[in-house]
Amino acid sequence: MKAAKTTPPTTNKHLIRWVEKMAELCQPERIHWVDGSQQEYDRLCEELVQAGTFTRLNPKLWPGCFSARSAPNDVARVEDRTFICSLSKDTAGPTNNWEDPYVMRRRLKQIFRGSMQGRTMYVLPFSMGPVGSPMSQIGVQLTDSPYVVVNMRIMARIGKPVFAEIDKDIQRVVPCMHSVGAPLAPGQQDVPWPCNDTKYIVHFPETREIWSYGSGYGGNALLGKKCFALRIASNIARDEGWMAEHMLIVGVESPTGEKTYIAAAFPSACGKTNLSMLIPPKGFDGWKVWTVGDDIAWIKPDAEGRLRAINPEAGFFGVAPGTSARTNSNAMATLARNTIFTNVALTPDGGVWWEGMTDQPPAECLDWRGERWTPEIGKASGRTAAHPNGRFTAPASQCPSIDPEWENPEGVPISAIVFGGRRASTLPLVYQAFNWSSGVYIGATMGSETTAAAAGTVGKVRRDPMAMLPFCGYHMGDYFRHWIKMQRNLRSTPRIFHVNWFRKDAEGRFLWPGFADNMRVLKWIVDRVRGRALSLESPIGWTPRFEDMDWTGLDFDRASFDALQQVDRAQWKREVMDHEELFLDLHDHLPPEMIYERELLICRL
Ligand code: TSX
Ligand code: MN
Repeated sequence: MKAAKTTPPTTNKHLIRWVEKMAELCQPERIHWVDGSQQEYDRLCEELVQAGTFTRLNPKLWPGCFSARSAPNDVARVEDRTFICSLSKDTAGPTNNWEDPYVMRRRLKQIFRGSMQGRTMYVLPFSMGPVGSPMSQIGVQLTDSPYVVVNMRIMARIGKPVFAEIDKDIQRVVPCMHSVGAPLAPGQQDVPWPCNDTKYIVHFPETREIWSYGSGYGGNALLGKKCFALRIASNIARDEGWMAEHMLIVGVESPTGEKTYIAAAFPSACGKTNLSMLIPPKGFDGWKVWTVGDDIAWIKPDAEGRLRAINPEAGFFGVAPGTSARTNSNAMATLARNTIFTNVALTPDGGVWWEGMTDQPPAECLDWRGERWTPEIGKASGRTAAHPNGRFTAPASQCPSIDPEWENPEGVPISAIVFGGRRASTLPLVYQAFNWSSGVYIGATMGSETTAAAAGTVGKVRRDPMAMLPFCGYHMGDYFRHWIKMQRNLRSTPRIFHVNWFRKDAEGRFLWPGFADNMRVLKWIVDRVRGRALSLESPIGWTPRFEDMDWTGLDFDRASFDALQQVDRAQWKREVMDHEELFLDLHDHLPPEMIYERELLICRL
């Protein structure tokens, strides 16, 4: 069946021809050119309610909010189904799945053939970064999922203004194909969450294309985020001399109004979103942390040779479980309205709940699968009410701590880069790299201990260089080289730090209170950047002394701090052995700086 035609709101011939070609392949029943308006959003949400995908939450409690339940086999990113299809396998490197682009293209053509039958194909133009910013990039996602369209409206700038940008014909557009892979036969009843057991998340870095099949969830389906803003953008950035990083961005303001921007990379389960919305503890009067972004940073040298960063996203796609007024009250305020929840629990009063949201669970609710759940049932079955990867999709503009500069088209100046991980031992609370290349080494060797049993052994260190292991769209060794080379384009490099909120004592208790008290660490970082704080030279880098930290309002003694900051040579010798293992995999692309930095570290130990 030929798709019902509507007039395209663009004059771009390439775009129109591509849409026609893809419609011919996927055979949707209708084509809808997304304008991005509120009316369109409201209508799509209403259709999703009618289809059973969405439940409208009680507008008195959760105005403008919806809850969705995914299929139980479509709850997270699928790394083993994620491919980088460069011409040469060597370009993708050993940490990515690779397939020959010609082979993959043939396979994709097959599975996309007729994949949208009975559905609407949405033509969704989006800008990663403020529309018109010299640092922004444009994509067009063709999708048969209205759930994706409404989530993308929160996560990116979409619709009419983006078509206008495309029509200027000055910027390359990244084509993004997406189908949930569930065509409908005539008269066939749809399901609330269509998807397919067969999944493909495919990137063509050379032609800058994304093809995603079989999933409607998060990073698999909202193609502007991980697929574009990280995997494809890391390729563009390498070619053009900038950086696409898995980093939050915050502005730390002092009582005198001085503002220092910090970008920070953490692997999952380290509380990145919490740090990006931190509220300083009692006693830090006049200090404020402003949020620019919680997940991705595009960082580019400016004319003065300084690094400037934008958050390419417009919303937060955050993990709900663990988010509460205590751990992140700014996030709770952000998601209080106009938010889409996915795979959380529904309460009888038309609200949502997840583990960690309140101390007391609701007496009864529907769990993320839609089944009756009570604390007793949960205890007996071991089932949680919300899925551990349950999410909120919320507009960044609603965040009380959103930085006034967050949409500055020129970005914000970055003075410090922070790497972090979840480490029970060895890694101190905070230390500063000696210089750029030792900082790159710290980022390249960072890691985190696994928390979820599903990820294998709990407590084993997983190396996750710059938190980019699943997101770098090319060879990790070349990526380190690109980091090293960035220094040449800069008059001054940001200072590089490493933090670890998760060090434990011999009894397994956390040594650091974390959360708001992390402000003390941010303040030391700001003071170091500004040349105000002293520190000690340790074998691994500069470490604060007890008296270099601001302890206002916290009863924390010198002995505890020494335990937290201790650099144990025996533990570190084991640590550098582990670094070697990571480097072996990457050896033929590893920049020499990584080898030299490791040797120097060994010598100092
Ligand atoms: O997000 C976290 N941060 C960063 C906050 C800005 N979490 C949660 C991690 C899971 C996503 C943390 N958990 C942090 C932290 O700094 N620290 C810890 C560990 C910890 C947990 C509980 C306590 C202390 C430390 N104490 C009490 O619960 C009383
Ligand atoms: Mn992330």
